[in-house]
Amino acid sequence: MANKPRHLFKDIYTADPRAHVFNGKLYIFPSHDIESGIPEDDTGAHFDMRDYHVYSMDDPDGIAIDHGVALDIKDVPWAGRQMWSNDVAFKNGKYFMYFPVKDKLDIFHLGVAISDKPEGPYKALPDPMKGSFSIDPSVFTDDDGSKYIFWGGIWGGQLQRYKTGKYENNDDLRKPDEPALFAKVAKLSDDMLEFGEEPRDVVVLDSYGNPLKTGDENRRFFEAPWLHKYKDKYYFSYSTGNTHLLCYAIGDNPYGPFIYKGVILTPVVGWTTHHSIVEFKGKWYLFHHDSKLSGGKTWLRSMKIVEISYRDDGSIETIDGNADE
Ligand code: FUB
Repeated sequence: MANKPRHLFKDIYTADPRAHVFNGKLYIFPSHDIESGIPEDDTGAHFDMRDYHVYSMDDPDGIAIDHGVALDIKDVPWAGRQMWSNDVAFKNGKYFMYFPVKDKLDIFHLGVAISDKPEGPYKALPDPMKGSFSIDPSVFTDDDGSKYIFWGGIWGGQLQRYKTGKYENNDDLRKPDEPALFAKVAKLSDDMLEFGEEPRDVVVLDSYGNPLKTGDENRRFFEAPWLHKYKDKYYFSYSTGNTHLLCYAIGDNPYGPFIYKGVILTPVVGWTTHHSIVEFKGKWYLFHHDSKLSGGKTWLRSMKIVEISYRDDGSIETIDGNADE
């Protein structure tokens, strides 16, 4: 496969793909974009998604199979609106889906839903995860089996409402010269249903060892956190949101700190950029999305796949977000 992204589907809008290998296959857990008719704004109200489909692929060069609806908002008792980016982890014979949705007071929390199969259907727990907030959960499993959940997103993702450590209905960010708001990480509890410890900041440092600042909009965290491990190093990747880049930073353990290294994907057609990185049969793939197939409608996105390459020093070659296979 050449290093040019390829759309996976032309007949359904899907975004925010989180990919994992389960039972020797690639499984993809995206958002399911719909035409909601809600006007576009900075809180992302136009992303009014209502269910999740799950996809699988035997071969990254082949087709993706749509397994249909895995979880519907009507089956989540506490949900109000907006099912955004989800992820799935496996433990002890069960698959655990972590998903953000706004509650009936319009505040994002993370929910958990459980299934016997990666493709679902998933059954949601009656309440959100205790103490959970914001959006874009993803789960990393380390070589010793420990599971870490990463999450967070500013602006519409509401992370800024927790900048003092407790909820405040205030969407101001920190000042431009103050440290940026960082994604969050916590080990999951043994039963996979709760945070197993107090959440920590995923600190990203510049090459001088200083935390990235709020005003550093080309490098600071915005949303879509993801962790993968390559040759004993931990790669934390994320979207810079309003500057539309997918970036990465490297650390020595899942908590970081991580040192900023560069851009994985240049801006795509559309506003959001989001992703996951996964190894399958010895090659590494970036799953992401763009809005090309909807003619640039930011809320109607389509999943893509592209192989990524590492240089000898462990850096990742930047992919052109506009190139297509
Ligand atoms: O899909 C809704 C939101 O858009 C996601 O949660 C963000 O990461 C962005 O892709």
